[in-house]
Amino acid sequence: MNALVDEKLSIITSKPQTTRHRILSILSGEDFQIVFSDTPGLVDDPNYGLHRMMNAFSLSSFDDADVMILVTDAYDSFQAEDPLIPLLRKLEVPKLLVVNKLDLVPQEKIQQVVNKWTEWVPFDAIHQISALEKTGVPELLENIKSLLPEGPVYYPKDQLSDRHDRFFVAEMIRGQILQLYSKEIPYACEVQIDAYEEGQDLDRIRAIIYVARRTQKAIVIGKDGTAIKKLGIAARQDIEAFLGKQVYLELYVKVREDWRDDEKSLRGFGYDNN
Ligand SMILES: Nc1nc2c(ncn2[C@@H]2O[C@H](COP(=O)(O)OP(=O)(O)OP(=O)(O)O)[C@@H](O)[C@H]2O)c(=O)[nH]1
Ligand SMILES: [Mg+2]
Repeated sequence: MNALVDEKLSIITSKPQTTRHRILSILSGEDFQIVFSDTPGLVDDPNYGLHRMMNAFSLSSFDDADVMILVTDAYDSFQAEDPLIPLLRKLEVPKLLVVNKLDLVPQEKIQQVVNKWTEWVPFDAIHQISALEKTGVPELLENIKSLLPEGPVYYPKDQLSDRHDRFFVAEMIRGQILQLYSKEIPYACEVQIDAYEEGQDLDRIRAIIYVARRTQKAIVIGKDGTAIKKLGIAARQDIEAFLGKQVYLELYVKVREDWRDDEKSLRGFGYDNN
């Protein structure tokens, strides 16, 4: 989605389950407007309330999309029994298969994934792309445009997303948590913006990182605060690049016992069906 709209809206990391929310990004041109909806990948064995919410976000796109785009790559491990397949087959809107990471994978490997998927689902078109190098991306965009129904413009032309800066700031901190911490830590963290003071040349932002257990708090902070200091510096750099201005970033860590299974916490963190 980021490659299609040429903006860094969804955070991207090498870890699975990076995307937790449904994020809209809006591409407007002279005579068109496309609203892309990036969703979490379906979690196979939802262990937490959080996972069930993520799956609900994914599935909601089946109700309102005008074009469904399945983005995969040659490393995908989908099997014929996957519950996603009957859902895609039933869908009446045009369906595109996008095989990404063309820059990384030999052609025969890509062909194998294409063969596998086309046996399962009648796609209207297949695109091989590299989001990294932008190969095949203009063609994909043209095809999406040609498949969309005519309709009114839903958003002002200069609007890029349905989310505010606060959301992206929290996501950038979470993105750095995914990069800097290992094992279960990133998955136990949720970031909330506690205070956001906009200044002429400098924004003051206070964020709280919620963890699910006390032991995780110690890991996030690190010995003598070294880990959280590193996180603060990296996140601040990302936020400054995104906002285009200087930022003073304060980070705090709090324990919210088992928040991933606590309905009230999940709602407070914005995991409701939006
Ligand atoms: N080489 C290469 N790597 C890519 C390309 N596109 C994405 N990646 C990498 O693939 C990894 C996963 O990318 P994401 O955008 O987080 O994937 P996702 O499908 O949204 O994953 P979740 O949000 O976790 O469900 C990251 O490490 C990206 O840098 C590409 O075209 N080429
Ligand atoms: Mg994602």
